[in-house]
Amino acid sequence: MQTSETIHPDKGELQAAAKRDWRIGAIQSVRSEQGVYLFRGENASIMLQPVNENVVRVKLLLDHALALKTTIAVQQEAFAAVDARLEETPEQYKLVLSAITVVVHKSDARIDFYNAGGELISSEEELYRAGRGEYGVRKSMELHSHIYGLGEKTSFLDKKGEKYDMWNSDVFDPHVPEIECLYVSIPFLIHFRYDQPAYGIFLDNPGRSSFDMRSDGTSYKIQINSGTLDYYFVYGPELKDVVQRYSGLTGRMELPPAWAIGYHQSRYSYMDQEEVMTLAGSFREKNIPCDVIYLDIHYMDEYRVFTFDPVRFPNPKKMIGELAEMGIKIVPIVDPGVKKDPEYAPYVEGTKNDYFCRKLEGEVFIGNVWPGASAFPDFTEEQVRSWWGEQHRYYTELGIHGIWNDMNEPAVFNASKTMDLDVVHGNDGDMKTHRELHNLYGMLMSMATQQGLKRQLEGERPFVLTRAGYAGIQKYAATWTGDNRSFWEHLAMAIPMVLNLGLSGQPFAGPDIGGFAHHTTPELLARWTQAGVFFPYCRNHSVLESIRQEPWAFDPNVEDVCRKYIRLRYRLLPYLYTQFYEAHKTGLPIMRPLILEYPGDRNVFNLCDQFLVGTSLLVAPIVRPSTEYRAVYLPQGEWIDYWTGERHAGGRTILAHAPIDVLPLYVKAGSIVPELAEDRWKPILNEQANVALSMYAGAPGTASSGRWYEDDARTYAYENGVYNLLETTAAFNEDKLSLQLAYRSKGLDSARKLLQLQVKSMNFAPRAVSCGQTSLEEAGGSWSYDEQHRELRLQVPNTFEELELVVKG
Ligand code: MIG
Repeated sequence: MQTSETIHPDKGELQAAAKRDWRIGAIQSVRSEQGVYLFRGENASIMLQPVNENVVRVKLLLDHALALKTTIAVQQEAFAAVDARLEETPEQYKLVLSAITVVVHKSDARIDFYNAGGELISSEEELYRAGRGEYGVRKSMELHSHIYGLGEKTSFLDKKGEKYDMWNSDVFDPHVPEIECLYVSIPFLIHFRYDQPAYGIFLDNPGRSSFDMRSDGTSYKIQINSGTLDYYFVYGPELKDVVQRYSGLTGRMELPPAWAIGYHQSRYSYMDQEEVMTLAGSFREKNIPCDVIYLDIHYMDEYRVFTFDPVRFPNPKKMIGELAEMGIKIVPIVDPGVKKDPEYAPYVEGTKNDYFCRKLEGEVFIGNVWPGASAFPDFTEEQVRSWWGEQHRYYTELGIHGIWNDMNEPAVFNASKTMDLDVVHGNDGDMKTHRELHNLYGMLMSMATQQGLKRQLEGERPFVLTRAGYAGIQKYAATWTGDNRSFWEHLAMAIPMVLNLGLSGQPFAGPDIGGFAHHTTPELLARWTQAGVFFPYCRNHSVLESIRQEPWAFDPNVEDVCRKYIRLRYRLLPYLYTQFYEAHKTGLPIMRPLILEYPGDRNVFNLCDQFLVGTSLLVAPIVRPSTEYRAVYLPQGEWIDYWTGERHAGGRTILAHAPIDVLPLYVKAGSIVPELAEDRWKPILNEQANVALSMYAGAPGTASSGRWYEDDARTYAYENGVYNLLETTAAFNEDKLSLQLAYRSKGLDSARKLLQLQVKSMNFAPRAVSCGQTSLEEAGGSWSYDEQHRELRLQVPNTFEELELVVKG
């Protein structure tokens, strides 16, 4: 489905001719300056810029002039000094880096990439012109190619055979497989073959672009419709390397505050103060954890951002204070449209200071959104971003720490559904039309919001949720997948959608649990909540006038299921938080497709009705109604049923029995899963919390390792080393278990005197536990064995940096 403008507005004879006729032409000369290489062709130049040994930027220069500027998506720190050597043969130029070689064909400027082993990784078929301002590249794709990434898209995990456009769009229509654009555009494609090194292509163009993996079985096509063809080749060889390097290029997320990864409750809208307080009370009464309640557009005074409706919310400060005492945060919605109202300060100020988007001729763009006629801040300007950020003092002074950005594609109630394309953005002195920068708008709004909140919260971490985004959005905000529906199909589709967002650099994402539009059913809510608590972002949200879908909206059985799983999320928060830390450090996703961990397994290249959280948990939700059984594919290794302790050999499919209160959940044998020892509703992840390390014994002869990260979970002290990172390795034998515990960092003052460890599913009955040279008892610890559950419980004095425990049978 297309919005107003498509890649081929009118595909006439003229364009076809232009396409045939235009070529870069033969390379006539090469020069190198400022660390880049310029290959001058007859009609255009190609610029190669090594970013590091594994990443090379390729840019088409139509006027031959060197242009190094990137969009804000790209981290300038990513550019390193690279050892590169230019070689020449009669037919080719070769730019040789330590990990890859870029070959430029002299006759037609085509570009191929090889790895250091001389293996051809990617070959280009053509670089072409499709019409005015429309350029594209076609690169080869084979029978065994699989395509991942591409941000927030419908359909399955593998994008081969699909075609998508990148154009941030508000899509209330049902999200079906043929939808080409949604709210977030991440023009990043990963090419994967099980028998060849993986690579990625990141197209840094925030205008409309298209990715066509359908039209031709032996190639894919990436095409732009404005701006410049400017892309990055990102080498693997592993899929993980591609994702990590891509996130190095576009940035990684900060650690969110703990409350942002709890359970969140939303509705369009909780209408007044009383309703919000009652809702909060219900969560506590019913013993269902909840950290955040959202305020949708009705909290505002006639939809004016930075206001509260004085009748519905007579005393927001008092309400927010009372909620804070209950451990609940308020996150209000903030849209970009500023009501055109000469008696409303943000509009007056924005107008006086020329902060709103205008046409070249000077007229301010006014679009209809919730508040009626509205102006839109020009977030491409640093000044405007800082002004917008400052407006949020209104919220932070009320005790608010998180903001929800909606409608920031931007969505406008007009025929084109967005801002006029001939609006001209200031872009800090480098003026560009909205057509050229459209996909950046929402991300810049979230950036402004995050930076404003950070200035105001004095060291506390803020939380920003956004609907729209572009490559690099992870640096500023979490994303939810917009207006899904209460369809079983949308529960199923949320999995590949969020998996591909994760492979596209955005680890912190999730769908509206229960479904936004349409009416959820008791069974759907139960199943969606079960699955939803394992998504990085976990919020239940529903549309105006739909059936209520709070966890207790239906019968007590459904409420019990929701409670059980929301509490399970909280129990596993130390594990989940450790995965957030990994994502923050490496850019690898929290929620992972199996292909990421088992790239050699031909069964998993498009497997997306089950997923991993980190590497230890495998979640296989029920995504169909009236279904109690499902096939679960367990990859290589041994997997333990979280509920029954039953062990399953991997590399095969099993049939899981899952009545309504059971989510098929498996733990990889040998894993360490840090979990809260008590069932609490509050995500206390600091040293006060009672955390136990649960280890699931591996089979004799196997070894494993794991990590546990903790910090204060609310400030930036972790940036200065105030955190603990415990690394564990274990070796399992017939009658012996050796365990190494090593703090890689112990910067967080810990009140924890004893470390609790439980080894589940033991294969022998322990007789003695030694700790270094002495027995565990002599070292001040203790242990016990629960014969019936085959569970060994260890208490280890937490005074060590490194420690070896040996359990003997
Ligand atoms: O035009 O603020 O996706 O989550 O509840 C609809 C009202 C505007 C769309 C968001 C949805 C939100 C709704 N918004």
